[in-house]
Amino acid sequence: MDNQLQTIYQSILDGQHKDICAQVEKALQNGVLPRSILEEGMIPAMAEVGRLFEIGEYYIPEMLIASRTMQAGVAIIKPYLVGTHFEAVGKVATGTVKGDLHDIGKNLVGMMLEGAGFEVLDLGTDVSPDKFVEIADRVDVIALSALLTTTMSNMNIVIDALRAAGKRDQVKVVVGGAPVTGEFAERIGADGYAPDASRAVSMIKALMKKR
Ligand code: B1M
Repeated sequence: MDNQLQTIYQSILDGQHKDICAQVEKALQNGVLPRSILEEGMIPAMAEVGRLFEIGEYYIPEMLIASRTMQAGVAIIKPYLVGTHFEAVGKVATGTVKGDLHDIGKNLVGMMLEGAGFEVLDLGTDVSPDKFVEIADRVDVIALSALLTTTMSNMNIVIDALRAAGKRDQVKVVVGGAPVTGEFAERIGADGYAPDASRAVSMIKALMKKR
């Protein structure tokens, strides 16, 4: 790994949220691509944080401080990922399902969608099925995120709630997040699944073309 990416990776692992902004700015000035900073430095660091948590070396405070550090770094590269678009190509509501507070992946999906010209309505985390039903009239796509095996089943509940409200056919529902798979998406009757933020954009673009 490039030295600058290694430094950013290490800062996230160590929760150095005061240093990361300068490190990311310096890397950008030196020509490191924003996507590389994200995909080769930051995301692998969060995967390692998860591994350390799993083996009992990190606890919740370390996970929290690492995610704050990542979010501080992401704020620096956000303008490069988002860009400027004058006409929205579609509207997407993003949200992490009920019971789930993880939002870094969901936020990245939102940023990349904005970068591709979509208007994004971010409903936040721990979003109730009712909230998704409420927004369904105002968007083309609802993108659900879940990071816990215990909350991914709430995606199913959102789809059922949309059906019960008679709104299932008017909006596309797409799903993603670490425990989610294509097979799971198909089983719950979602319209699409993507394993990462970039592929979420191409999948949603393809769905928009079919509308
Ligand atoms: Co938590 N956590 N956490 N956590 N956490 C995981 C998910 C875990 C895998 C860690 C581990 O044990 N290895 C584990 C889940 C295990 C499981 O369910 N089987 C876990 C646990 C157990 C928990 C708690 C239950 C811990 C506890 O309290 N005992 C608790 C639950 C709280 C709750 O939600 N109710 C908890 C809490 C937290 C923090 C609050 C401390 C913090 C979150 C802070 C925040 O998000 N603001 C946190 C963190 C940071 C993590 C890890 C370390 C990192 C998650 C992350 O941000 N990754 C995580 C370990 C891991 O993922 N390996 C872990 C980086 C991010 C870019 O990736 O979100 O996967 P991700 O997004 C990806 C793709 O999944 C995809 O795009 C992104 C990349 O491009 N994607 C989508 C995501 N959403 C999409 C939607 C789409 C498409 C693609 O729509 C179409």
